[in-house]
Amino acid sequence: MIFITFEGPEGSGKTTQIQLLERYLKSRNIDVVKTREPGGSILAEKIRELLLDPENKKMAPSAELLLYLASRAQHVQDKIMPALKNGKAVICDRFSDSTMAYQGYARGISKDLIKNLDTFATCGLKPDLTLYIDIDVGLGLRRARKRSGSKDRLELEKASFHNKVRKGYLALAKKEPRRIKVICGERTIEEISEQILFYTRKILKK
Ligand code: Z5A
Repeated sequence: MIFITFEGPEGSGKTTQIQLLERYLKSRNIDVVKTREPGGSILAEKIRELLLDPENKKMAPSAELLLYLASRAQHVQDKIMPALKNGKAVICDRFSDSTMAYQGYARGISKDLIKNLDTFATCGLKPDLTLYIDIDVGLGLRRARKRSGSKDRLELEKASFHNKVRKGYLALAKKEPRRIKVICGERTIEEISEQILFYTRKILKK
């Protein structure tokens, strides 16, 4: 029915906003499937463990990319496609734009290569709406750390890496302004939610 993704740097508030959007859609009697990447299905969650484990700090960038895409391919096949075919709304915490921002803009892997491999992994599936929550990298990391004491493998990257991720997202939003909406994540939870609902209502009317 409708495929909505959330994107943003670490600690930008995606999880918080996804819960509010889910509640709103359910209040409109829309069947919702809430999911996340990496992960979202049994096999994909196993790949998530490998990807986020701080023990795997020597993971090659190419292996990292292929694992994110393997997780996505399985997730799309097992959960996202079936839900959309059954007329449900799917809300996903991170999707293809994360790969472009983290592995492309920040890690420096060819964006054309990522685009081609990602199209293969998703069978060409693209979100109808992407809500990118933009936040100062330091503020996001402080929020994430306050919430959970330990750091995962990606959180251990330097601030310069996370700043490249943020710049990457803003560049992607500039390229696809109709799909990717930039939302300032430095306001209150209620203000951010209001803007997300505004864009969601617009897409539901189409
Ligand atoms: N990754 C990748 O490299 N390539 C890919 O293709 C994919 C992913 C798909 C997955 O991390 C990592 O994988 C991620 C990118 C990479 N790594 N990094 N860095 P994850 O799934 O474990 O975590 P995350 O996606 O980065 O999100 P998060 O840390 O869980 O944060 P969040 O969901 O965006 O934020 P939150 O939990 O809603 O909020 C954080 C805290 O702030 C919490 O205590 C809230 O109560 C608080 N909060 C939320 N909103 C506000 C406002 N507005 N004001 C004040 N406080 C707030």
